[in-house]
Amino acid sequence: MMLKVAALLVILLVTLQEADRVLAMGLRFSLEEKCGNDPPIINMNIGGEETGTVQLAKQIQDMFEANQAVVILKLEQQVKELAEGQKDLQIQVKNLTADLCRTKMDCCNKNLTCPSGYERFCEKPDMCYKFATDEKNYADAKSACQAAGGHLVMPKDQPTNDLLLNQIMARYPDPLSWPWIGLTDEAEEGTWVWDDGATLTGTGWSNWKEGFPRDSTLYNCAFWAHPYNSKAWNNGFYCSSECPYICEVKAAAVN
Ligand SMILES: [Ca+2]
Repeated sequence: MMLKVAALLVILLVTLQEADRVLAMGLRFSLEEKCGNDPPIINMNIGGEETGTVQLAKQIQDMFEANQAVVILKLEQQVKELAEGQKDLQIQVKNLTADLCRTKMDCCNKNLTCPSGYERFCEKPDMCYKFATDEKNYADAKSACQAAGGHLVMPKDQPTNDLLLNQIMARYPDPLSWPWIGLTDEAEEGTWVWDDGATLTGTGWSNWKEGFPRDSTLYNCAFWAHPYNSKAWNNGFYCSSECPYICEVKAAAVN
């Protein structure tokens, strides 16, 4: 009888040990998490001395913290790269600004000068312009420009036209302030002549507003319709009308 009980106890003990080994193997596993090019490898072991639930929670917490650290590292790297990119852009802007300044200085430093009240622009450095705001009829405006040795302005090409238009916006803010230019057909109806005697057809370029010039002996003098209204030439006023005007004169060499 005693022998049978001892045998049963041995069998029970072996069975319990085997069951514990199988349970431990069944609960053990590993989890690998990949993140970008440098994946953290996270191993999870369940079984053995700790209970599965507690260790699982711990492993999940570890994984969460590991991922947080990776994300923070990546964000810090991106911030660093953006800061470096911004620095490069600032250097490029500085270099371009320096180049532009050098170009403008080369362009403008030609030892040229303008009469009092006239201005010179780098886009057309050999000419001086006066944006007169007092209002005169066409003949008097023409005389005022000639007094300084020049003419009413003659925008004979697109670049000159664009340069002056940019200035007109600032110099004549009143939308009804439309300056005379040096172009008229007073001498012969329909034959438009610049203030220096050259014909408009000879220039090969014009900037009349659509529908202009008006073919009439009543309208013989050209002015610049204000950019708020039009960016083009117009002849819809009598030459006796009083308007502001723009003069031009060649820049003179400094003695
Ligand atoms: Ca006319």
